[in-house]
Amino acid sequence: MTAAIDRAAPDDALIVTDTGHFHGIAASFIGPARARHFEVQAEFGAIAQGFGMAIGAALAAPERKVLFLSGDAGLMQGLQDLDTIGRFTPNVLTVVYNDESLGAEFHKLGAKGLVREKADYPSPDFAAIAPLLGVRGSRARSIEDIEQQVAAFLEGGGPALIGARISRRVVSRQYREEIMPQLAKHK
Ligand SMILES: Cc1ncc(C[n+]2csc(CCOP(=O)(O)OP(=O)(O)O)c2C)c(N)n1
Ligand SMILES: [Mg+2]
Repeated sequence: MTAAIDRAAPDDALIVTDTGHFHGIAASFIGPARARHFEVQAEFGAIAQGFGMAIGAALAAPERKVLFLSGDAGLMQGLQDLDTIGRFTPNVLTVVYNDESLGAEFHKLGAKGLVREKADYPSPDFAAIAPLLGVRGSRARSIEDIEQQVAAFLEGGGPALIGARISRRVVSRQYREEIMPQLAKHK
C-alpha cells in the first residue's frame, strides 16, 4: 500500500507520517529519493502530532501536495485537526492505516505474552466521518483502490481522506527484529 502511494505521489510531494506500529511499514516503503520531502513523526512520539506537521507543511507550501499517513488511533486522537484540514488545507490527502487497534500496543503485548486483543477497538468508518468535516472520504480495500483514490486526489484536489483497512497480522521489520525480541526477554 505504501509503495503504491509512493509510486503515485508527485516528485515534490511532502509526505508526513504520524507515529505508531504502521509508521515502520510506511517508512520502509517510501523511496529513498524522497529523503528531503519525508518526515516521520517519531522523535517526540505523541500520536496525532503528525497532524500539526502535515498542516504546517501544507500551509508553508500550498502549491505542493501533502500526503499525511496516520494510524486509526492517531486519527481519533487528533480528529479535531481533520476539521482544520477541511477548512484550510485543500492540498492534504490523509491516508488512515486502519488495523482497528492500537497496533503498537497490540504487538508489544503479544511479545510480552500478554493478551494483545486488549489493544483492539472497533474504529469508526473514517470515510463516513471525513465529509462531515469538509474532507472528501473514500474507502480502500485493495492496492487498486489506493492507486485510483490517490490519483483522484491529485486530479481533483482535496482535501481528501482514504480509510484503508490493513491486517494486524503484518508486522513491521522494526517490530519483528528489534522491539518485540527486546520485550520478549522480559516475559
Ligand atoms: C499521546 C500518546 N499516547 C499514547 C502513546 C503510546 N502509543 C504509541 S503508538 C500507539 C498506538 C497508535 O495506534 P494507531 O495510531 O492506530 O497506529 P498503529 O500502532 O495501530 O499502527 C500508542 C497508544 C503515544 N505515543 N502518544
Ligand atoms: Mg491502529
